[in-house]
Amino acid sequence: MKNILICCLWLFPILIFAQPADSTYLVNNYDKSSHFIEMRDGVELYTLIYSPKDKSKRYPFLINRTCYNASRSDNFKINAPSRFLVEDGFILVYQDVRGRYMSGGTFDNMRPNIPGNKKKRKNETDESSDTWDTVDWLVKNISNNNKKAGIYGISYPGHYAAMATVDAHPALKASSPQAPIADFFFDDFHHHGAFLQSYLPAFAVFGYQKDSLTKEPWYADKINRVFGQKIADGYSYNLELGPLKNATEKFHHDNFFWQQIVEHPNYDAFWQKRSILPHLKKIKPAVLIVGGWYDAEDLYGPLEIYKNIETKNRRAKNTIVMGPWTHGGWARERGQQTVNHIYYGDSISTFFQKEIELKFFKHHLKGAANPKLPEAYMFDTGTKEWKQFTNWPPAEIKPTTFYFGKNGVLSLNEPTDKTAKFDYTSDPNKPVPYRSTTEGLTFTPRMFITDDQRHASYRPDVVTFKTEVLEDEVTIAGEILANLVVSMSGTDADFIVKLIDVYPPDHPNYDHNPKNIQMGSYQQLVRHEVFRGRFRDSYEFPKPFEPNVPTKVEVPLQDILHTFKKGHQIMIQIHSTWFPYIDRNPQKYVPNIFKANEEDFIRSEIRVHGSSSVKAGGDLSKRDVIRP
Ligand code: PG9
Repeated sequence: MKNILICCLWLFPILIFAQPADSTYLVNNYDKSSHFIEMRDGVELYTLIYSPKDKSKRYPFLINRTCYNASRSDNFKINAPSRFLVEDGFILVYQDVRGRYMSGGTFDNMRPNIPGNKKKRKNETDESSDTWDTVDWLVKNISNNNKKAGIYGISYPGHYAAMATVDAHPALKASSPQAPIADFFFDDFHHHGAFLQSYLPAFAVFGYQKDSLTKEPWYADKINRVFGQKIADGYSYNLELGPLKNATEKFHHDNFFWQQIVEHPNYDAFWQKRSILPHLKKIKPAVLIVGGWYDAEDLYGPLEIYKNIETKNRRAKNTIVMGPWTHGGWARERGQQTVNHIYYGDSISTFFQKEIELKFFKHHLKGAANPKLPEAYMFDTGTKEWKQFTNWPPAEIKPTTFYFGKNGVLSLNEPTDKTAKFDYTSDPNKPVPYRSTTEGLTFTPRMFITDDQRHASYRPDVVTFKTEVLEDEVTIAGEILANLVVSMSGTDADFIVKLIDVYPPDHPNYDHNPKNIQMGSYQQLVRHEVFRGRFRDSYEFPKPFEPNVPTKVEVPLQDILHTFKKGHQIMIQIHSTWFPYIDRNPQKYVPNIFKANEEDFIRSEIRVHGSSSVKAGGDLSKRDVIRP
């Protein structure tokens, strides 16, 4: 029981609690049935179906495909759609994807999509063909359906909802991929090639095949290898763990996903064929992409899936909604919307569920009035209000360029003298903490995302630039690109770039502030990114740095919509360790950091050159090149 309890508590971060419909409403209005739906290759997928009792009408399907146990959707406490959707009446479908829980077959993380029309293929399957076969069976076998289907999901289920739009069944009219994973080399486990060491405990969920049909997590004991310890200080624990090869020996020696990650440290064919982005062509269903500006797990996914559908399908019905939420936050309503203690407004999730999501599905699946959603429905995390855009990133917005001046001045004016140098000693044995406070082991790191950055500002291995106090507000809408020029005494390095909103010294505290955090002079993290320098010219073919040779490193940070208010200051921080959020770069080039030895980790004298700059806002991506 203890194991299961730990596992269930531990799984909480994955399983997004929707605003549950009233349980008596469900019992009084829905009938439940379970089915094994046969795929084209004979594998059967376990599918739970809840059909409205009122048989006087025909209903569309609303499907959720999950690797997190369809059976836990019982009574809708987990992975449920919003109560507005439940009460409006849909045939609700929950399915274990191939190889998970009660479904047959073998699990594959981010199963590669097999391009091309799948209706003719008998034994080549992927998530797209499994969804095609599922929709086809539902339409033909479940009574009272109106021959239309929609699909939604958050996180991994969001990935499956996006994959459903590829070579979609003609009855699939709408998909809402929410915090969808696009590519594990840029979402979740890695950011631009750097590994998220803070995900170490998560591997157990995805790295063991089950040997029978089950409604219980077969990997529970493996979770406890890491989580079974009472670790209050994840920083010290991970530092004492030493090189990642110790994690292999200590926790994951029998984990197939960990072994794949270790054997594929570069963006090789293993990762490339698991990205959904190249397949987002000829998309026919309407798409509603949803994400959270403070989603520490999948921010690349919603933004890149939206952008790729836009650029590959000029006439797509494709909308993006980005709100002040952490991972899956739009599925939870707590009245006051806060991230940590930063307050954004009231009932923001309810607004989304009722005015955006419900109206999207009712229009496309039930023929209800067109809600005329904007192309991009984006929440400004500075003014704390919704804004609508006709395109995203807003190409019409000229980017703001920030330059690094002497004495740490962040300037909007290009310096004539670009010979300034900003030096720091990066020591992998004394890495920059990613939290302002002590944090235990996490399933995934979350609360750092709006953390105070003063603990980093004070460190000599963090280079900090700050504008004068703003006399007018500055709104940044769109992408951010740090064009760094760096040199180092070592032969490899990571670069963490942070954009920070510095509050005035007399800023009042927020009302909903149980930890009584003082907001005067608070340095709130707005956006961050890490780039493993070896991948500066190619994600597939990394290369070392020449010691002490000035070298360009471009660090793309994910999009923002944030107004820096009058009286605030804009800050940029640059450093080379961020632990244990990110694994430590030895700073001496080794072919595979997952196999590095203790003696490979060296201090490095790193220099950021004054010719560096940061562009922020607008559309900065090189759309014409194949995205990573
Ligand atoms: N994208 C989330 C995740 C995947 C893998 C490991 C940890 C988190 C999620 O599906 O919840």
